[in-house]
Amino acid sequence: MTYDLFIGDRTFSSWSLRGWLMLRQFDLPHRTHMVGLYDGTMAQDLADLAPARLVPVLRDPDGIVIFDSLAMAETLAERHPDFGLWPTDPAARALARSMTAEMHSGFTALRGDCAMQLQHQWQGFTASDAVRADLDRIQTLWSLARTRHGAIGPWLFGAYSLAVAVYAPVAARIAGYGLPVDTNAQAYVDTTLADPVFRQWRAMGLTKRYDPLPYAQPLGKIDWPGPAPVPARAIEDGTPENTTCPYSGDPVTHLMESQGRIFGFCNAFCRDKTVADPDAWPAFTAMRDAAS
Ligand SMILES: N[C@@H](CCC(=O)N[C@@H](CS)C(=O)NCC(=O)O)C(=O)O
Repeated sequence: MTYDLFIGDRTFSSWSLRGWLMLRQFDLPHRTHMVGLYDGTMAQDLADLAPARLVPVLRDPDGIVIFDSLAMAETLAERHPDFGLWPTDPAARALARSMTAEMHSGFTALRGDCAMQLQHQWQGFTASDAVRADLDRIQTLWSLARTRHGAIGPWLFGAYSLAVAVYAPVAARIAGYGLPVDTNAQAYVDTTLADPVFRQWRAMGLTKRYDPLPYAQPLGKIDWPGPAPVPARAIEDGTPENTTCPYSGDPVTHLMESQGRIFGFCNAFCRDKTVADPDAWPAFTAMRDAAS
């Protein structure tokens, strides 16, 4: 039982992030396939998935294609009723569904003016009145979810839910543009940025470089405001502490240096995603910390 998920560039595709979180956060088995959002191959990459024309796209184990994130959410919830994709409490579930639907159809100013990007924080971005109005509404909704239903955990409805996945790119936009929000909303943004699963997505996105940068702003940049990664870099030569890749168990071919130690991986992508944020990867940290 494995789903196929088709996504766009991780650094920029907010809907792809939502789709991936819906699977990854609930441990639903899936293979991820990249679609060339900026490479001119999108139509060709989606040709077998007609009538899909945007990402994400989900293909279920029977070959059924679901080509919209809200449809994905409801389909996954229906197929996996015991996995807690929606909150179990009816009032919480109704609010979670309403908030999810409002995100899907609304917040056009925020989405239009602040395209998601996970590389850095733009400095000196001025939010328009329309963006501020979207932020006010988002803070009202987040606060309702947290105060009414958030007691059992850090997420909007306590435990992770589909609504949390859907609002993760909103937290990323607040972070990426340094948007003005109150302390509760900022704390929620920080929770999102510190989530290891979100960090893994971001680290995988950072393996790809862009020139020109999509959605560039005429502004300065400062470091991404999430947890600072421990320093690491790709290297060509050296003797790694491990002979097999911590992810696949295959022989080491690509090297990384971090804090004076050398580690190996079985391909460039796995090396580079680890370089981007070593502590985001439990299979790597378990190996690193066991050996230290
Ligand atoms: N309503 C769709 C929106 C999907 C969407 O807009 N995806 C963007 C990437 S984040 C896309 O495919 N853009 C390509 C294009 O517009 O050509 C959903 O919820 O899945």
